[in-house]
Amino acid sequence: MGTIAAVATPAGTGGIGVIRLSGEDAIAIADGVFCSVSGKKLQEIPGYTALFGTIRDGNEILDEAVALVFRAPKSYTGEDVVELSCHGGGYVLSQVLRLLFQKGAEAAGPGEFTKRAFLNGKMDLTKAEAVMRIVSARGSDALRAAVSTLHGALGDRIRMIREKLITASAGLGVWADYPDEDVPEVQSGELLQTLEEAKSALSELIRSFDSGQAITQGVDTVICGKPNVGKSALMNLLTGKERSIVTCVAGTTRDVIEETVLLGNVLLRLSDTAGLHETGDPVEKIGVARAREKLENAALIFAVFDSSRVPDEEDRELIALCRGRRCIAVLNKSDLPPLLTAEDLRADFENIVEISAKSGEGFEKLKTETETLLGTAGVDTSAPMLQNERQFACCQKALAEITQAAQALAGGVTYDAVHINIDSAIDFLSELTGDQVSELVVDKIFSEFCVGK
Ligand SMILES: Nc1nc2c(ncn2[C@@H]2O[C@H](COP(=O)(O)OP(=O)(O)OP(=O)(O)O)[C@@H](O)[C@H]2O)c(=O)[nH]1
Ligand SMILES: [Mg+2]
Repeated sequence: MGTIAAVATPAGTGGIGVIRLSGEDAIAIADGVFCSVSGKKLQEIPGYTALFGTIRDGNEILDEAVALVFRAPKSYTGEDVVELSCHGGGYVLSQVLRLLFQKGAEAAGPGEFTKRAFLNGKMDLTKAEAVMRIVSARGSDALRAAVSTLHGALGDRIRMIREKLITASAGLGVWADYPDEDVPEVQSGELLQTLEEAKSALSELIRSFDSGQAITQGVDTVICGKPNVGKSALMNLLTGKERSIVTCVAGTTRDVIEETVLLGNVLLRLSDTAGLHETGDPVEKIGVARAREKLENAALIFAVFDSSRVPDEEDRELIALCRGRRCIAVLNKSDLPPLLTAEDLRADFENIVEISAKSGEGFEKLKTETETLLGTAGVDTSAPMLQNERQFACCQKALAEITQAAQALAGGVTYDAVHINIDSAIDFLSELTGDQVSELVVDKIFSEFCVGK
């Protein structure tokens, strides 16, 4: 593997911009552009130490910088690493990077630093994927969950389950290889218990996946209802700013307005939509069609009603559209005398919140109701948590194999069949942690990272 370089800090101007180099020649290449004030070379200093100096292209000084040296294997990637802390301007960083490329560094691909850390055994896949989650975390629970995964909560749990399965598989292997020898009889009761334990541990992870995703990845949430009920006012209450236009004119919102907000510990990817109704206006018509599409695809619906008005056909239509969906009925305008109450909606909605988008009354209730509905209330962020669809799929496949093995065992099927199922489950768990994973999968995972990470 060659030596790679990339800007590790985000684009834009800032006090400091860091360029990271990793690979066999990282220190030599950095020495080719960096002149320390003390006259020392980076080659001469031990790991975890830094030198101050200038970055030079021949005689021309490009910038002043601090060069920090990490020596293999004690670095993020497990290779020699140099971090050049330059001044944080896009142009100066691009010039320094270009110089490093001239001296032999290659441009790092997306996530290539973390990929090397994984390939060099510095972290398993669950930890590498946690790095991405830390970078993208939008709330404290999301961050805590990601940090806990980075510290190994998920990887350790998976390995614990796998170890027990490996022990069981080894027992079956001995039995299969030496059926005539004097090996201890396979204890099917014990084996069944191991399988049941693995089943419940995996089921627990699978069960908590959705709530974990609601915290870390967010939930597509649509705000919908007939015109003028206060959808945009609710949008603005949730975002804490005048994101949508609010007027007393029915049909104010025509396009989909999107914003991501944290409500309690749930990340909501909100869409405020045009009021659902029949209209001859061609522009509004398109808006209503978009609203319906959002409604169809949303994972959570805030169905807004105007409690100060007698419900009509359009409200009933919304009720029908929400049937069987994950939904909270939002009874808005609670500051006005009520003509539509929670009682009236009880038959159609399990979750009803009375609110005044105008005064903010009921906001707390909407927050707790949302957390409860999504199962995130009081979530333990230090518990092992599946982070993405890949991990979820591995877990599900492993569970299916173990379930099949347990059934076969209980049904008196030969141990051979049970053995095959257990080994497949082990493979899926190894894929989850990355102990046994194809290059293709690894490339795909890291391609979703940003450059410099
Ligand atoms: N009294 C009272 N008025 C409200 C409340 N929420 C919204 N309104 C008013 O209701 C009217 C409509 O509000 P919007 O938020 O624009 O309603 P909308 O559902 O987005 O309407 P469209 O975009 O036209 O579909 C405005 O005059 C708001 O000021 C509330 O909680 N109490
Ligand atoms: Mg609106």
